[in-house]
Amino acid sequence: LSEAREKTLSKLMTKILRHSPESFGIRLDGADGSCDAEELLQALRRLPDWSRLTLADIEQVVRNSDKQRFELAEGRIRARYGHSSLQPAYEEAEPPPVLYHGTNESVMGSIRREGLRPMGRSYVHLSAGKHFAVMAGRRRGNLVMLEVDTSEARRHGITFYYAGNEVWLAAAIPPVCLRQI
Ligand code: HQG
Repeated sequence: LSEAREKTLSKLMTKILRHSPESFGIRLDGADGSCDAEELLQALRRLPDWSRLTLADIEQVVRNSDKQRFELAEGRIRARYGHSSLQPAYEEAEPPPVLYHGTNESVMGSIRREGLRPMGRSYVHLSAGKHFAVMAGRRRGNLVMLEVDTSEARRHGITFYYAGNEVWLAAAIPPVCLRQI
């Protein structure tokens, strides 16, 4: 796969595995959000342009994903995070004292009032390191970096889930747990 094809395939895979599996004839496992890699392959091969796709191509995308967007194990594949249409059951875990969220200036008024909300996704996305948060925040304008006090959040009844590769998820983060850095 060329770099360009790899990128297009990665976008298709996130679309299917995070957002609209049913429109591609796929049903994801209700517990972990996975499907058979073979089933994903067949669904992709039904699309114009992708009829000659192989499992090795999918494996290439999984391996090269800069943010490690996918998990492929024992023939099952899933999106690690980012879902909108499904809430895979992540394991509850104890987060580090501080997590980061990168966002942009234009929504800070709303975030100060309401805290972090999942918006179009199933969870709020946070990260253990700043690098991932910078990548997320930069996508939509002037980066603002927020620090989340996870002990304070837990006192407010917030549960944290670990999605792997430094990504943490929560249903919401109240404003008092946030600090702009
Ligand atoms: C903001 C990408 C107004 C929030 C990224 C964000 C990440 C609020 C936007 C992953 C708000 C939602 C997730 C509130 C939060 N009022 N705006 N109360 N609370 N927001 O894309 O975290 O390349 O759904 O700050 O890199 O940006 O797709 O979430 O700006 O890892 O793999 O609402 O997706 O990775 O945007 O990004 P998103 P996100 P991929």
